[in-house]
Amino acid sequence: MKGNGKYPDKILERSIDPATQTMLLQAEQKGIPTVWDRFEAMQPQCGFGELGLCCRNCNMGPCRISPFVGEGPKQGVCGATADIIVARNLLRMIAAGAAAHSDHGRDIAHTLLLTAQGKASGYTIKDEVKLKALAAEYGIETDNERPIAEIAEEVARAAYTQFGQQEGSLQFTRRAPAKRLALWQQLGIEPRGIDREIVEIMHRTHMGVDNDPVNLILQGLRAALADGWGGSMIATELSDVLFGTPQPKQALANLGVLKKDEVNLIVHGHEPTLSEMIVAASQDPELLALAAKYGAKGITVAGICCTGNEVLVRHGIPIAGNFLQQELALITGAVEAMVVDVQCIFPSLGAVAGCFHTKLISTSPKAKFPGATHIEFHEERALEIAKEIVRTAVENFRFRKPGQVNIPDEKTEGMVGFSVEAILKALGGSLNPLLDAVKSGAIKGITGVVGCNNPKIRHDYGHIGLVKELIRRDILVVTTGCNAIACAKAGLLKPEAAGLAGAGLKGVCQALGVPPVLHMGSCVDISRILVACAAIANTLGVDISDLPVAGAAPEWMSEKAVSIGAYVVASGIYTVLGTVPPVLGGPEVTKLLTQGAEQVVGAKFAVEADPFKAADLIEQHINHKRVELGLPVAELVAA
Ligand code: NFS
Ligand code: SF4
Repeated sequence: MKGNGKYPDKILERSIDPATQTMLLQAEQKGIPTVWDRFEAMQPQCGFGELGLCCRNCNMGPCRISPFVGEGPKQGVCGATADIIVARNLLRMIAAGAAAHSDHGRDIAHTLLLTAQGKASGYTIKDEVKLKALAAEYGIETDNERPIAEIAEEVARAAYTQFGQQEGSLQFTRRAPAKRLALWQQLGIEPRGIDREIVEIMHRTHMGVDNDPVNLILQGLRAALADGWGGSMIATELSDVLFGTPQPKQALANLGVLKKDEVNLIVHGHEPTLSEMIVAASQDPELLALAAKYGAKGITVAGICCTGNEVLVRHGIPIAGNFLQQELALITGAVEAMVVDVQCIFPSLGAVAGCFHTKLISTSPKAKFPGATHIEFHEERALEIAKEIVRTAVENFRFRKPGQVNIPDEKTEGMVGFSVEAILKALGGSLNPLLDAVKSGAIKGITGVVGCNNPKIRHDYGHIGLVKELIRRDILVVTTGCNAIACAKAGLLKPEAAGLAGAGLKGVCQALGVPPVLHMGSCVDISRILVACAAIANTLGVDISDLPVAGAAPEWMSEKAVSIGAYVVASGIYTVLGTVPPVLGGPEVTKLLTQGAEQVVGAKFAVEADPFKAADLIEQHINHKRVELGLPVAELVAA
């Protein structure tokens, strides 16, 4: 293999990120298999699965539908057609994704409740203004005489109620423009209780219940809306109340944030309840003294995936990498402990940690892992447990083998923490400067580029390729999740990155001192993007589907991403996916998602793996919306 002199082609094909390339070479030299090797070993992947054509929903099966014309079975044993099977499978992905986000939201509500009752250790209410605003939305008395704890308890209970609510619609859906709400009502997809919508998916997809692909997909949209405007939004809002609403700050990204001479502790997973406390515990003087005793110069906490994003946007805690880098972080040999909670955590981590002195520590009663030490986390004793975890990491520093340590150099600075509140502040308190820039065409539109990594796509290539193309075309990018981490690593979150933008966007960014790519947080924080779109649409007196905006998930992999895609489209936002969802085996379902949905919810999906072609699709869509709004349209910027 030729390669570039430094790395063989095989490694260059796997990732565009230099730190990842360095670590992939290390992995190979040390003989440690990674996600990419397992992906290769899995080839060819099952064609029925890829097309969504297999069903195991009852024990007359498993059934699989032949995709070949005139050959093989066209119906399952029960008579289910390809479209029915594809729709049911897609719905179950949405249910799992919506459940994951929403259960995260429920856990945050639980923490808020315990904090309000004085039963949680170490947590406080950090954003009282937001708490009161939420209380007002829920119709809770916010009289100045009322103790904050009392308001917080009622808000937590009101949020709790949203999960099991049997009647009426979710409170935060009221944030959507009136036209959007009316449309959801007319279609019968206005979400009721969050749990209810998820349960209804499981019911409808049980053998012999809902066998109409369109009716099924509509329920999928409803459950997804319960995630975006329900569970995820609750997670975001209540996290802001407890941990503070993010404000712009500088921070570092990539594996180079790990320190050779310090105790390195990685937080990986999703819920800030844990990572916030680990950050607090890592500053404990006693533990710092203990670290010094073992010869460490300090304690570095760094994040992976969205729990990393949570502490990144709130405290500027460095982020070590995105989804596909989780094993590589351990292969640096410099990690004393990786602490995980829930979601996106490879079951392979224990084996990788086992090649080094590294301890993998699981903390959630919901998520245990092979090879992990379980130190269960409870909010009631949060700080104490967090200290125990940090102490475990510190104690482990002695066992680090310097000969095994190899930390790549790369770490990139960037500006993070653009909550809607922070964006408004940067704009001087009103949306108008942004809207004026959109109206004049200086900014053509806005695109949310979000989502995971997936070894089906060269790591970070889909993300960075698309984001760079969009800003070059004067399209402002807002980002969350693993895309945001990719952008941070690639330097796109520096205000200087405005130099890569088209002249219009560049001028706006330079005037405001912000980067052309705004890091808005974790994946549940895509709810912030919904809030921003609703606010823009309400200001202009139009529906979200009228706006020159789009969504994209260039390297998505998780079921959460399926739920996100569904609620984004159901909210009226055109969405381009970089990896193909398992629906192509159902022609009717595919047509509905990529064409018919436009007439139903005013938005649809497209699938395009090539980031340049995806940028073309998005620019065309944005121009089309501009024409409809009577805004000036510049000539297409060719790829
Ligand atoms: Ni989102 Fe964030 Fe990353 Fe994908 Fe996983 S960490 S919650 S699911 S992989 S973007
Ligand atoms: Fe087969 Fe129908 Fe049972 Fe699915 S529900 S496994 S298609 S018989």
